[in-house]
Amino acid sequence: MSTEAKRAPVQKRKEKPASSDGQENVAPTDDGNGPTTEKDPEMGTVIEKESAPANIAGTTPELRRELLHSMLLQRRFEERCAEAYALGKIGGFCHLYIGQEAISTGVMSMIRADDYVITAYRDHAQALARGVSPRAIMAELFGRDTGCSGGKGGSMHIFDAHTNFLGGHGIVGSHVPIAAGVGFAIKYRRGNQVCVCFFGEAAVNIGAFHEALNMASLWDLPVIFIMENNRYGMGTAISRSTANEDAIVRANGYRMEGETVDGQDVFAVRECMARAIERARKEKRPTLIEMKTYRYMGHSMSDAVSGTYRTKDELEENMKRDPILLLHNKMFEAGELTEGEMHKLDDEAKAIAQDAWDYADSSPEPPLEKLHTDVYTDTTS
Ligand SMILES: Cc1ncc(C[n+]2csc(CCOP(=O)(O)OP(=O)(O)O)c2C)c(N)n1
Ligand SMILES: [Mg+2]
Repeated sequence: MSTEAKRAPVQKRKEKPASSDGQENVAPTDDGNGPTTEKDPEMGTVIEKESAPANIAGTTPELRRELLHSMLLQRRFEERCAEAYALGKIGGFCHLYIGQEAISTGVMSMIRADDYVITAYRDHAQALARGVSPRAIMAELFGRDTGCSGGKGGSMHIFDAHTNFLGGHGIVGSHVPIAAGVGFAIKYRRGNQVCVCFFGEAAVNIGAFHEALNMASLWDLPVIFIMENNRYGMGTAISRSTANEDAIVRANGYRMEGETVDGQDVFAVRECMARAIERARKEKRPTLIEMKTYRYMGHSMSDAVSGTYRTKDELEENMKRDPILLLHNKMFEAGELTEGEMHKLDDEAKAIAQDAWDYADSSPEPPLEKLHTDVYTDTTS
């Protein structure tokens, strides 16, 4: 399904090539059907059409099992979040990531421990995939003192310095310039880390997004901008909010490499990340990636599952491409996973989620004297 036909013509300007040697950093897929690219020699910008389906080659059975476990954990953990919310144990906003797990898992499995991650409010599963403690995340959701943000951030503000997980931000697009700032800090310190920045497709219409991409490209910052296109911003379909639905063309506006991938396929996500990471670490160039996905739950817990803005049929159709199911099927076909083993992995994930719940539920609330700590202004003196 190519979106090429809808692309606006690219305006040509004389610019230096994005890649120093002018070569494309596009790893071929194992079936020889590498992603097709179009390259404007004057702009040096590559906009890739959707990649051919990725396959499992290049990963070991052990790694594939880890990827499956990571996705299962996120799914089971968030199902418990929905339950806890319904019971009133989680207050405030709560946005679930269910359906999008191949993105978090694929991305986090490719980056290093010293890299940085920053995201929007749909952040629990991404934090889990990054390796933040399930107990600390659940305790944060329950508003407990043992939560990773001291129980004072809640669902939209999962932070963890140990894993360089920089949140958890509620204002759409607000963290995208922070990612550019992190990229600048990496460059200033002459590091070779990357900063991965997740946001939804609705954020590409926010001014801050454009400012950040402009600076990241102008200053050659090692930032990987990941647009998770789940087709809706709250109850508004992208076709109703975005003049050019083919949002990846925005990369061209900033002389940045851009790529669209199937966000339901963890291997496609990993392959695409490999190219972006190489570009960021070696060439110090940013990338904009559009990962096509679908959210199974409502926008937040206050939104009905299928809502009034999409049909049940559409939802069910998209659930046929469940990222966990796709990986399960590939492993099953490869003869490396039995149904019994799948159940065992699933039970393990459920047990971790239960342990996190028990821990959170038995943790104390933040004491009153912490009310004024961890705020920018010291109001106590
Ligand atoms: C600047 C700003 N405007 C409006 C909102 C209200 N709002 C919260 S989430 C959201 C939709 C964002 O959708 P998208 O970026 O696609 O992310 P998704 O929820 O699909 O993950 C909106 C409009 C907000 N938080 N910030
Ligand atoms: Mg969206």
